[in-house]
Amino acid sequence: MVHWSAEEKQLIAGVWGKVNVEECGAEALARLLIVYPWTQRFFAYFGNPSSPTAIIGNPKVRAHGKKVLTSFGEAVKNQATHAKLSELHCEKLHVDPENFRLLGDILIIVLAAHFGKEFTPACQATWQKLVGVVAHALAYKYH
Ligand code: HEG
Repeated sequence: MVHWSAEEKQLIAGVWGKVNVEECGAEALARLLIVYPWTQRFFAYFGNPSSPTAIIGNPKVRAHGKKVLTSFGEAVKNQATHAKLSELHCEKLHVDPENFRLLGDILIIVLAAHFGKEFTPACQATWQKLVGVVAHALAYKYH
């Protein structure tokens, strides 16, 4: 089990309490699909990903982005959630775990852009830990 100090929990909660999960989730997933286009192959059901504008405006991308970001929020509260998700991503979806790290990095960029100066270095470091923990938990079934 990963340990979260009171300060770390506070730094995460401070951002989490104000984050627009729908906006940031959609933006992070859209950026992943645009910047790392091989990730599009997992989402054939999203339909035509012809252009960045089409990806950003796609309601299915938005809905899934929200679902994924919501799941990040569970990571601190309930670390068991991700064991089940690891099974899904590994055994059913066969997503290369490197992609979890890429999405985590993109999420940090999106949060930093939304929060500006409020996203302090200490805050960033804690979120970096969080996305690392999530990526690690999702990759669990691969070892
Ligand atoms: Mg995954 C489904 C979370 C990265 C591809 N992902 C899901 C679901 C959640 C989730 C909560 C829904 C599970 C369910 O319906 O029971 N995903 C999640 C997290 C991360 C992540 C927290 C963090 C790194 N996912 C990820 C990446 C890819 C991917 C990087 C592909 C490049 N996820 C994926 C696909 C599905 C999910 C294809 C199934 C979508 C569907 O069937 O609607």
